[in-house]
Amino acid sequence: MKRRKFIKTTGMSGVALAGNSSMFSANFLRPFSTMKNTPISIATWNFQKATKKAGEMLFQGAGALDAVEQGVRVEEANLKNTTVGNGGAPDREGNVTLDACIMSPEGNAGAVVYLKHIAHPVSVARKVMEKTPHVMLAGEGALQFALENGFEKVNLLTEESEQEWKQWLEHKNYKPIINIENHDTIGMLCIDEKDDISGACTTSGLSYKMNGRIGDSPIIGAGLFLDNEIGGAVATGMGEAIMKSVGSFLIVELMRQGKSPQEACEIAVKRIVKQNSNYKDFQVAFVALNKNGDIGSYCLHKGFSYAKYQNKKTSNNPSQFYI
Ligand code: SD4
Repeated sequence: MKRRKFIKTTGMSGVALAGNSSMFSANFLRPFSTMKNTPISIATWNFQKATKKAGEMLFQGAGALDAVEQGVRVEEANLKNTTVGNGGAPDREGNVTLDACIMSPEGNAGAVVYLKHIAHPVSVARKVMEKTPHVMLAGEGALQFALENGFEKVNLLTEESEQEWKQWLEHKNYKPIINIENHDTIGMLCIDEKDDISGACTTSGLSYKMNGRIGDSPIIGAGLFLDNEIGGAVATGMGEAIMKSVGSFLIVELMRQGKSPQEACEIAVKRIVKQNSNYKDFQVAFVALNKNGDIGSYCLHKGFSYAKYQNKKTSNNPSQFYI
């Protein structure tokens, strides 16, 4: 067997064979340094079930777009996650309204905002991208489109979320200080075996938001942006701050100019710090991935982490932070 093929088929298990000292020669080790970082899936927060789902699909040869859609659907279906999909916390009137977007390697994009009664907004966003001449559908129109395309109408307000909302109504204390305790939006990026990148972002937004409020998550350039030549970025946290800085677009453009994913994420968070004198009161976080599979992650407040599935291994990775 040729050396390169041998190393490809044995992968890191080559290390386990290292009883023979010649194995440690520079010659033997060289191919490890050129080992591919991809396929890979990464996501905001510790959503390892989601990155694993996407990652396993990628290793079985799925395209990045299919993997990213199926990956974030894991959290959309997770009733315990009160910031995404079914089980999401309602707005102050008691409506669960969902926002999501998706981007393909071709740079196509689809999004839905203020979508009620549909458990998988990311899949509706994909249909918007693939079946309409538009990028974004909102509210009633988005719901009508979803129903016409075979999505089922469901009640997204779980008993637990309803009870918590009713407790909140007693005080109506709306101060969205958000960190790990009340955050769970999933933004995901996947690179497949062909080295194509796709991304998705899906959320129910801030708990007890004003009726009609939309955050960054479904906004192309804010909650998600990618360019198949460069890489991608996703965001979570206070959507208003992320939208005002067009954070994910900024990160991809910084990577285009030669910044590493880590440097680019740090610049984007520091830009938000500069723009917002109340930056100590909210959380924002970014995760970025370039086409080599290099990852960057930075957040305003300690407590953010990102999930990763790479080399068939899943992990949770604490992010660097500003304060
Ligand atoms: C929003 N960025 O709607 C979302 C909130 C979020 O985890 O990330 N929550 O502003």
